[in-house]
Amino acid sequence: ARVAPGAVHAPGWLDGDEQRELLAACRDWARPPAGLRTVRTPGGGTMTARQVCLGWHWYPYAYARTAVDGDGSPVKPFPAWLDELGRRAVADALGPDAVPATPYDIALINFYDGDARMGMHRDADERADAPVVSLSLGDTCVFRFGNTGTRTRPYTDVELRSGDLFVFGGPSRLAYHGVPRVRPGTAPPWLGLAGRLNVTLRVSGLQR
Ligand code: MD5
Ligand code: FE
Repeated sequence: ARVAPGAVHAPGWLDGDEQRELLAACRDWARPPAGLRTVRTPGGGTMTARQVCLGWHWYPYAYARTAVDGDGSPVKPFPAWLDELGRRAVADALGPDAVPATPYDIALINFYDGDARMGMHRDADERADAPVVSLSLGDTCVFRFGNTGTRTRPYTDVELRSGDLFVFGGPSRLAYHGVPRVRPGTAPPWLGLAGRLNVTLRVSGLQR
């Protein structure tokens, strides 16, 4: 379903086996070195969703090659199969013409427990305009899609469930968005995940 120009929600895009495989990979990536960490913002705040990065390490508000705000280890590699997954997602959601010419090279994986949230923000630390691919696993959340020019209302609230794909391209690439709540205990029982996990795939536009 088209939520805004360039913003497409595809419920249940990942089947059960694909969800289990992606979850197993995320559990592996969460392990040290350069594993799951709590992100601290320059203002002294703490993000409630914990994060692990592949390809490039995001910290507020730039990218590095090492976990500069974690254990300092080199960032984990971004596997080729995630680029292939990202390109297939964009082609399905926006059509073949929207698939970026350069490979996906960043994954940011956010782990939300029942109390975790993400405030309204824009993702503007990448140097490329390629669509962002978002994949959700586990508990359902309320995803809040806002506007490009202002952090405030009007919003469109969308429930994101396990297996859902959301692609943010074109004019929606720089829109404000957030996760105002997670619905504990709503994950599919066969997945074996308490909480929510979100994988975003991005093109950095950065030179290694
Ligand atoms: C999440 N993650 O559910 C979301 C999904 C983040 C983040 O927000 O920064 O890690 S990605 C949502 C997204 C990305 C780029 C553009 C827009 C939304 N958008 O225009 O709404 O953990
Ligand atoms: Fe974001």
